[in-house]
Amino acid sequence: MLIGQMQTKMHGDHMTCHRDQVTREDAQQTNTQTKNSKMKMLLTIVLLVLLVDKCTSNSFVVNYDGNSFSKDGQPFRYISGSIHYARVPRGYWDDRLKKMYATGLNAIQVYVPWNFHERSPGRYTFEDNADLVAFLQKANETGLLVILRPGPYICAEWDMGGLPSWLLKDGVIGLRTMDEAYIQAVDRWMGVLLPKIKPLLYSNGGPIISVQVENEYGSYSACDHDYIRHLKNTFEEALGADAVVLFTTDGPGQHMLECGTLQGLYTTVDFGSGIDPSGPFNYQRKFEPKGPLVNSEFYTGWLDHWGQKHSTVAKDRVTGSLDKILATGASVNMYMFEGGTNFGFWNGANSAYSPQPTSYDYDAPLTEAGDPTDKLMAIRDVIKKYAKVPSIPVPPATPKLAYGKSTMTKVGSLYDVLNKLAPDDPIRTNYPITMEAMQQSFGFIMYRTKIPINVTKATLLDIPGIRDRGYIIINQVPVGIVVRNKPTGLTITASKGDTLDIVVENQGRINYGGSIADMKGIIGNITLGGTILEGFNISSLQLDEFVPKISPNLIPESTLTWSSPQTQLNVPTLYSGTMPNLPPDISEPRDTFLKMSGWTKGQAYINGFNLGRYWPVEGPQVTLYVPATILKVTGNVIVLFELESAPCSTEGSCTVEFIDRPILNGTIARVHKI
Ligand code: 6DJ
Repeated sequence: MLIGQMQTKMHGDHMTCHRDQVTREDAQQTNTQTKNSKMKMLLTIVLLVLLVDKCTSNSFVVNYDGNSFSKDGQPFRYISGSIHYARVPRGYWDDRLKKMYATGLNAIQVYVPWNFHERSPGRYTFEDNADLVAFLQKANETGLLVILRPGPYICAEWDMGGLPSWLLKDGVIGLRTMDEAYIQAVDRWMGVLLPKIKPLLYSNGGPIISVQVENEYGSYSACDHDYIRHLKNTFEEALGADAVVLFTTDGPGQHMLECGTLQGLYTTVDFGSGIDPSGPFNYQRKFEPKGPLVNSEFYTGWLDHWGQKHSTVAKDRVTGSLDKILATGASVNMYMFEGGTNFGFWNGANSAYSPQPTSYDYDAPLTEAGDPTDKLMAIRDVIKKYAKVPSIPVPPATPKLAYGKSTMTKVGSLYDVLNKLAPDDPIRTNYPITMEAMQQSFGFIMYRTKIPINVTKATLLDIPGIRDRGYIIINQVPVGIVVRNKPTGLTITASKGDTLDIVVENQGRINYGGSIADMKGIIGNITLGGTILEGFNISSLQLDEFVPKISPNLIPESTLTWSSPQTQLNVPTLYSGTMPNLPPDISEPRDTFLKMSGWTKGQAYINGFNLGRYWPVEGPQVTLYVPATILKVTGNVIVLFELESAPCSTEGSCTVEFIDRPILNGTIARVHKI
């Protein structure tokens, strides 16, 4: 007789156990004293088995006395890698995850960028590249556990550290604190997100073994323990108390750990290569005397900024430190394992204001385009010393193609297409208002006013509130650029009644430190010779909406009136072209890299997909990653919004070139420190 029949079901590597009910008829059949006592004994055994089983199957907990995690009752440590689903085209999720699994990782670490999902208050996106649940299920199917970091703040070199910019609609609020307006928005978001996550917890048969609360909170000056406690309670209520390991991550320093940690949340630290891990781990021990040692962010590379040298971290340095970390028995997550791309306008910035480029390659073991590197193979060799690595080869790099050159023709200047780029009536205000107040999150915005007096002598037009880069145009003639990092002004001459346009680029919001409430557009008054300018018409330029409507012949060049003179600096102008066809022996689109040499600064699109910002004259990034997932077999349309000067502005032809390798370490224009 079988009492409590057990069924097992495989989910990737993880086993889920379901139990049938004890059958009543079986129990009723026994009526003698002996049978009764046998029955009692059996029931006791069953209860014990059930109890032990509850602790051992589908359980992931901290084993404090064993200084380890415990998975299904067995000591466990994770060797994990970070990958951000928003930075990898959905069509490549599978490829990247398989490569991570084949390297020998048993887990991935994943941020949830709030602003990627709640684009405007109360309107949620979980489709396409934002299909978090599909991504997590894919990880599970691949045999990878998940360490989830749902924020609400994530840092990550992502616009505003993942916080939605609409939080700043009415001005600065107390981000990452108990500020009522902030907490209300957080609670509403978590009320949508956490129920999606709950069924995917390991204890519920899914891959999620742990959930991080906030992110490096101890590095933020607010140090509001009530806020972290509020998040802890919110997570516990939504996910179930004890349903999953909740943890924090902070830099290994007294102050950071004091402000970032909380009783009931498991304390972990983050640190990079080239140092003795015992130092940071000793800090963890001060705050978490028992339990597993965990480096939640072991840096395999580092981030880039426009205008600064491309960051790399040598393979041997990474593997040497990884070896030491693993030798201590610690769990580790490699940040990043696959960096990916800041497509569109998603990059963040550091302060003093230094925006990050489009590529988030990070010099990680998998390149931006998902290709295994020597670093990956060396990491795999280190992992082999401590854990079983799947006996399958790491899948090869995806094939790349040098499609060649495309000729670009002018679609029209900003003024030729203004009614299409800004179809709504401008907002009229006396003084400039921010991009957030305009309920615009990203991209470009135009402030227009009239020059109030004759300015015959060169006079300073000063825009100290420029966020971040402003193109100054008088009567449709470009006269200069002002930038957030001085100089914020330039001298002009003009006549009373002239039209002054300031086209402002939001270059990405600060994602780390005390200045993350980084409002964009123009955030203060503009003066001309000391006089405050008034009477503005403000228009949000809807580039993402307009570009997909452009086909090379939509606006024939002959119908356009060209307003810009042929000088170095032009008004922002749209160009379009068609990618060369595939060679006859290749039938499917391939990954390629769009080389922007000769162009100055702007935004690049293919088939309406916003590839990101280009700025080859600033460096170090020269090429943009073009994933095959956005390409068609023929007729791929390229659109550029060139803000300053195209190769053919003065003479020559305008071309772009598609090459088969990235250039991320090009010449940089200036050397500056942040
Ligand atoms: O958690 C942060 C990551 O999202 C930690 N970190 C990484 C990512 O942003 S810079 C790179 C950083 N923290 C700031 C420390 C500055 C020295």
